Formats: sequence, structure tokens, C-alpha cells
Amino acid sequence: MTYSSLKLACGTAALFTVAALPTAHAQADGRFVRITNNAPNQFLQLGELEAYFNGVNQLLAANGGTIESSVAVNGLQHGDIQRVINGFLDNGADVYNANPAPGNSVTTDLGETLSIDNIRVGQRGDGCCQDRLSNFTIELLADDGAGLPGASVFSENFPGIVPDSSYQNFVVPEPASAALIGLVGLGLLARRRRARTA
Ligand SMILES: [Ca+2]
Repeated sequence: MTYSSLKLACGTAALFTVAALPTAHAQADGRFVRITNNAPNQFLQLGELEAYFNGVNQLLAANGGTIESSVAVNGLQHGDIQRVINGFLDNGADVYNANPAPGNSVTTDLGETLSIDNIRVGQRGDGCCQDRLSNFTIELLADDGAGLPGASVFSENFPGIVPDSSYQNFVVPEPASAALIGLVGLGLLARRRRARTA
């Protein structure tokens, strides 16, 4: 999905990016939003994570929902993990930056199970080093019953690079829709197999 963005230069201050908010879509219920690095030789540098319902960023609205980080190899390069949910795109050493390794991840907690219709991933805001937010998996996870991340409700691999100083939006489908798409896919596969063996 693409959406327009409007960049406003404010005097000599930093360049601000105002991106159109995602509109409501089908939704799924979950509690945790996770981004996982898939690249072996690349930082995971994240300006912001957002989880929307009806145009409201529930991660920002939760304000106090705890946040977790998994940095599987070599730990954290720099940054404060709370900046991942502070409502804007951070710059320089302030931006959250996990060291390169597949599996290094950031998990945010909505504080309770909520309906989510869009997830957005935000770049570093100053235009530097934009390839550090690429080749990742974004997920919405259920509560496991003990307040910890459980089953994956929605998962999408993103092999590209998030737009410069802006956001990449991910539409969260209803679980039933996702299952239906899977069934349609299986049906097409079966047809192809039948066609090959005919
Ligand atoms: Ca931020």
C-alpha cells in the first residue's frame, strides 16, 4: 500500500514528515507488535512502531504499555527503546538501533488485547542510513494467557526498504480473511497440480 506524504521544512529546524494516517480496514485482535530483523549484516534501526485502530495509534494511546526487546546477537548498538513508541521519528544516536543479526527484534506491548487494523513502521527521521530499516518481518501477536507474547495473529515479511524519512504501512486482515486467502491459495495449487498430472 502506498500513501502520499507531505514534507514541511520548518525554517532551519529539522525536516518534518507528515504522512497520511491509515484508514480503517478489517482487523484482528492482538496485544504485542514485533519487528524482527531478517538480514545477517545489517542494523535494525527503528524510528517508530505504530498500531492503529480507526485512525488512532493504540501504542501511543496506551502510553505506559511496557516494551520488550530481544537482541539475540551482539546486543544494542545505541538508542532508548522507549523512543520506539514516543510518537515521532527519532534522529541520529537517539534512534533505536539493534546490532546486525537475523532474529534481533523489538516487541511492543499494547497493555491489553486490542483490535488493530493497520501497523506502521517508521524510519529514522533525518534521512541517514535508511537501508537499516529493511528486510524484516512485522507481526501482531496474541497474549499467551500469562501476559506474554503468544501465537502470531498476523505476520508479513517485508524485503524492501521503508520510504525515506517516512513510514511503511501494513494492513492487518481479519483472521478469517487470512484463512480464506490461504484456502483459495491451496485451491489454486491443487488445480495447478491436477493440470500438471492431466
Ligand atoms: Ca520514535
